[in-house]
Amino acid sequence: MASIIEKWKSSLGKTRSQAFGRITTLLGGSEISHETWEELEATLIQADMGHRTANSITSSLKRITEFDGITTQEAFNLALAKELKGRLLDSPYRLPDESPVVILVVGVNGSGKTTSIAKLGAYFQNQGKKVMFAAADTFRAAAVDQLKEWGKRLSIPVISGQEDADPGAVVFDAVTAANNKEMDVLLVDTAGRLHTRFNLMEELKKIYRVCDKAQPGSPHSVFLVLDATTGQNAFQQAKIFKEAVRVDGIILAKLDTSAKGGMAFAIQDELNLPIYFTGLGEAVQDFSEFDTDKFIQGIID
Ligand SMILES: Nc1nc2c(ncn2[C@@H]2O[C@H](COP(=O)(O)OP(=O)(O)OP(=O)(O)O)[C@@H](O)[C@H]2O)c(=O)[nH]1
Ligand SMILES: [Mg+2]
Repeated sequence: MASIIEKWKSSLGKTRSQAFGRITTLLGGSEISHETWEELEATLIQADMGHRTANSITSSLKRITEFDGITTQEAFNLALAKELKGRLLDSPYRLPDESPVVILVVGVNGSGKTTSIAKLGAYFQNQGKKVMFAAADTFRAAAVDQLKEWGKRLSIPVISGQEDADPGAVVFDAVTAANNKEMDVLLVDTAGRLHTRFNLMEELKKIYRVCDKAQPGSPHSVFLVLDATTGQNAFQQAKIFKEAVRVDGIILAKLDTSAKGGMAFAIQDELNLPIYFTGLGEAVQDFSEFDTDKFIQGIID
């Protein structure tokens, strides 16, 4: 099995080669000029960093380069790595002291919710926790089957309802079952919903309220899954999910298929949300706590 550092590196290969890698050869022996900064900013924007963040990083690097008298690419790369690292916060997820901890997982269609739930299930199991899944995506029979399949593979019990059942009712049953069975963690899978669909967002609010009714104070955590290949589009989604329900942190899925890893900076800068976990592939083990050092190493080598 590839080491986790190699996994991060290979997962960030696209972001590195199509975006940040170019910055590390930006000077190419020539002197730093006005064009250097324009090119740097353009490259950062292309990496889906967002205009504001890209502009701020460029200005800051310009200042540092001038102040320190940096002329070589090597020194420039070090300054770049330091600047980028300073823009990311290490904010690991800590399970709250509740039992069970109810975690609601939300996001738009196909962002990677169900897969991330399977990965989280294995992650918490590895910490010796008793995990249960709730299949509150009742729109599609296939969605329930998908979660049940993961449950079977990981030996994690799954609470589900009939197709078209009220997702609130499924969540109520699941929270009750998790309490009765003395589970440590209940992971609630929800249906993918476009943030622009009013009714579906109302339904999500209801699921949230039902959790609190079944176990006051829950859900204890709400994770929003963002697909790293969607880049800047993810921000509008995130803003609307944040308005509908409380969002505590992000799971950045599909970093391995994305060249837009720069969005990690904008998530923290513009959304002010921690990135707790990241998806580095389709398999259960292709998952990691978001590690800023490995991330920076992966994008600029
Ligand atoms: N390469 C890669 N693929 C992923 C990752 N996470 C999820 N996927 C794939 O993305 C597709 C959609 O994942 P799901 O977990 O079903 O997404 P979802 O958000 O539950 O989808 P809906 O329930 O339809 O809204 C599947 O083919 C997954 O295998 C990841 O980190 N990397
Ligand atoms: Mg799903």
